[in-house]
Amino acid sequence: MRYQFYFFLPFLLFACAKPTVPPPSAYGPVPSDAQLAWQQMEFNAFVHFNMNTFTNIEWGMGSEPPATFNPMALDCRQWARVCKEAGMKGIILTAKHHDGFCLWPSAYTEHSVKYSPWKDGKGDVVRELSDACKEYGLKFGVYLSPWDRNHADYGKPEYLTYFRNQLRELLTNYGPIFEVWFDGANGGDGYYGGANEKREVDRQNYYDWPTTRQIVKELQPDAVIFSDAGPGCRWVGNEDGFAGETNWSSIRSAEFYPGSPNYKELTSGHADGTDWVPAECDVSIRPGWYYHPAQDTAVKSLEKLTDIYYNSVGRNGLLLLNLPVDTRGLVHEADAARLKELGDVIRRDFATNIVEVSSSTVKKATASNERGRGFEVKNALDGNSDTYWATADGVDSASLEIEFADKKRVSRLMLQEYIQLGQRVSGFKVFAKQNGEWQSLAEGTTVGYKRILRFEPQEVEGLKIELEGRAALCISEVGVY
Ligand code: FUL
Ligand code: CA
Repeated sequence: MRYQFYFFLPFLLFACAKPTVPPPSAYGPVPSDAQLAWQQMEFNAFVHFNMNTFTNIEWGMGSEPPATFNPMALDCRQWARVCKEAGMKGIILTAKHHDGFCLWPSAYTEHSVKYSPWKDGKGDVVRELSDACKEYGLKFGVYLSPWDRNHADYGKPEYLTYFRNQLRELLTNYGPIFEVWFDGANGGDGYYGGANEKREVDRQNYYDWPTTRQIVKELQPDAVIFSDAGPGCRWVGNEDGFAGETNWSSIRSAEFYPGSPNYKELTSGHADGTDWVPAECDVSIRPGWYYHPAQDTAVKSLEKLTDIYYNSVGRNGLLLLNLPVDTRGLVHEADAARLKELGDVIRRDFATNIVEVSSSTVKKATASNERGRGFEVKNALDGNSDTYWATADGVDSASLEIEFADKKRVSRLMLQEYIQLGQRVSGFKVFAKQNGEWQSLAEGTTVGYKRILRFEPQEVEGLKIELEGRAALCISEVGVY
């Protein structure tokens, strides 16, 4: 009898349960798995270090002798450690900048570490950093400048073969690459193998980008390609580390190419974008991208960097913070110390999410609409970005109300959409319940992968969020800190 009961139990439960409803269908462009994994990294490091570090300039001409490159205490493990401690998830290295000097012993040029005194020409910075990243559990990416002021063939079709051969070396010999960075600065004065002239290129057509993208796809299918036009992720249109207050993760990508003049539109993206190309906010911790001793006292303040974090990660962007590694080959003490402080602030600001359903601070959480079983409002409060609260088809605006068990002091609100089904929210308003009355607290436009709002700390009895979307809402997480 007992055994029979247990045998039938699952069938009994199944018969009594509310039927599951299908999820909403996708709205507009959606991220690939690689783009989603990339977005979830949130905070990465950029490292500008090579010939310019030793000549103390930002853009070398390409005529610098390889003998100039000679770090005395290069330690990529120190870079990785500093980044890891700050909570970063990956590092992108300038393997070749506009001056053409290669940090790896490329088989296709004599303008590389192989011809420098560093480690008697047997060193390979790309190898050392990719190994260090592996050791510290960080992902590794490469910057390969399309513009090359050293190469004699720059501007001719032959250069493209050289450029692609180098790309193949980087994508074949150093393990998994999570991002490939193609800069938009292109053409102009240069050494060009001794020609010392100005060479302009047709930025839109010279590089034949589709062919180059195909190489990345073939050799590193999970790598995200950065450029003004994507296709993996896009430049945010400024070097201040700020995404637009409105930030769509899609753009009409056919309207852009690396170095295109309409780049200001990239700050906010396009609501009617044809492709999913999320924003990456690149900014340096110092005024320059490269190390200059005179800037040792100009490392950005903690307050400034915190603002950058909230205006990039907090505005649906990924933060790519640059560290200008110094002439020793180390992240300078001043930068390392500041980065540690920033990591501590981020950890502290998001230490306790008081609305996670497991916490006893929430008395009640209700939504004005719920799609049905599997999409209840509790899914937005469970600390798991794979589950979400969704509204019924046709219900494009809704509100969510959280009532606390007792008064809570709060100063941050985080919203996340389930972007696997597209970006939907176009406007939101936040209200705080104080002495039984709803007071307006904040408002905004897009949410996307993540939107964080900061406000003056206040005592609240509850919070209400009104959301307006372009289709049924899919909210994966709401966090209150
Ligand atoms: C720019 C470059 O010209 C700078 O030197 C730097 O590499 C920055 C990240 O991108 O376009
Ligand atoms: Ca969730």
